[in-house]
Amino acid sequence: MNIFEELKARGLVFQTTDEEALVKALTEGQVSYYSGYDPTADSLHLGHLVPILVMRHLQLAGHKPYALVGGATGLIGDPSFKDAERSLQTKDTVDGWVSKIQGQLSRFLDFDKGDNKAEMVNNYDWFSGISFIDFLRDVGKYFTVNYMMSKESVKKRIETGISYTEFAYQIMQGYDFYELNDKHNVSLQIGGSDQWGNMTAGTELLRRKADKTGHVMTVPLITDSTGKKFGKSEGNAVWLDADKTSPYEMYQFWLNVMDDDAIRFLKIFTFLSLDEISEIEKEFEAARHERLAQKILAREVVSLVHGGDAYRQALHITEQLFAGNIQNLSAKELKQGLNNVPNYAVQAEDDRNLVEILVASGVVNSKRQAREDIQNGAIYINGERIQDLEYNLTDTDKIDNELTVIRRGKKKYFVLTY
Ligand code: 383
Repeated sequence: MNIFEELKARGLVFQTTDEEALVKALTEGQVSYYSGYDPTADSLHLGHLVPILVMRHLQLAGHKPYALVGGATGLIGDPSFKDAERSLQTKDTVDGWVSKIQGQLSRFLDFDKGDNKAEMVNNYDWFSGISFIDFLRDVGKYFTVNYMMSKESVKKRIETGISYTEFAYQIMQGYDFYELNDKHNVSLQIGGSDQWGNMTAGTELLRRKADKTGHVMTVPLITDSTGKKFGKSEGNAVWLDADKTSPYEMYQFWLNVMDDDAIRFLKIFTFLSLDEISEIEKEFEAARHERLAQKILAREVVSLVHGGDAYRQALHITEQLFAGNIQNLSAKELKQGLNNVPNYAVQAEDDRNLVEILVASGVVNSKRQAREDIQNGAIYINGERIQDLEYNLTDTDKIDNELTVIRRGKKKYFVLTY
């Protein structure tokens, strides 16, 4: 299988400008390619992962990647399929986000070795030196307003309103492709299907200004088997920054993927070979309830994004929490694992009697309920059942001097902090 067939078989190809010519280029020699990421936040999220992984696949196949972070385009705002105008960020803010995103991208590609080592580029480096007059004369002239308005990605906004600033965005991205082709012989741009309009503005400019052919390849927008857009956990983005979404949380996200999606996601999100995946599929189909596919998916993606140590810690937290072995976890691990459970900050004046604390922290609604639960053996402190109504919390109940974990019944967790 050549690399294009491989990407296709994995479900990573949505659309290309000219498949035959692209396959020819990819099989005949080394292709330099790029994909762009705008600094619109301080971190990338799972929605960015698919094109990043395609970049990695292509590099592993010997092609040369250019990872572009849009220090200039991030100052403008991509209107593609966006309902409303973006608010402008300050240059300082955008600069900070550029470095963070560069740091994240650098984990997925090899910037060190070989004749196809990855390059990091920032379009601010060329846009900051182009004058408005030159840009309008040397670039703007190649685009008709009709052509620009006909793009699916801006159609809706043409009706509801779009600033000249955002309208110009597609020409900027188009110029990036031209610039990278001119300076580095980049002939392929990769992006999500939402980027088709911006990317073909680039091939258009290449053709008209340089009489050259560029290729565009889009990756599909990933949905789950119910048709829902993928990548959110309880409505929130799953970030690649461990401080915004902990490795444990990301691990849980993959572990909870629906059975019908698990094998398809292994092909899309991991670097396991298709043969390995079909072996996994056989085992998985024989006993879906064991969630083998999800466990491998979670292992592979968390290891790829956060490294092996973070994966092993996430697994450890999962296993110990499942078994109720709170004592085996550090405060740091518990903070990851119990990030979403109710938290109560114990006040200096709070009575430390267990009945009182259960009420004050909202574990139960009344002292009567608290006594009943304690006597019934439904209350656990740091994993240990407490049935003593006179129990007082002391420093020995603080894990790493930071927190106490209360469990009510089988699964309801609460965290006390001090
Ligand atoms: C800027 C300058 C270029 C080429 C690309 C860009 C960024 C592009 C964009 N992309 C999205 C982003 O930055 O806005 N105009 O958040 C997302 N991408 C990738 C992929 C995706 C797209 O970074 O579909 C999801 O991740 O293309 O929405 O010269």
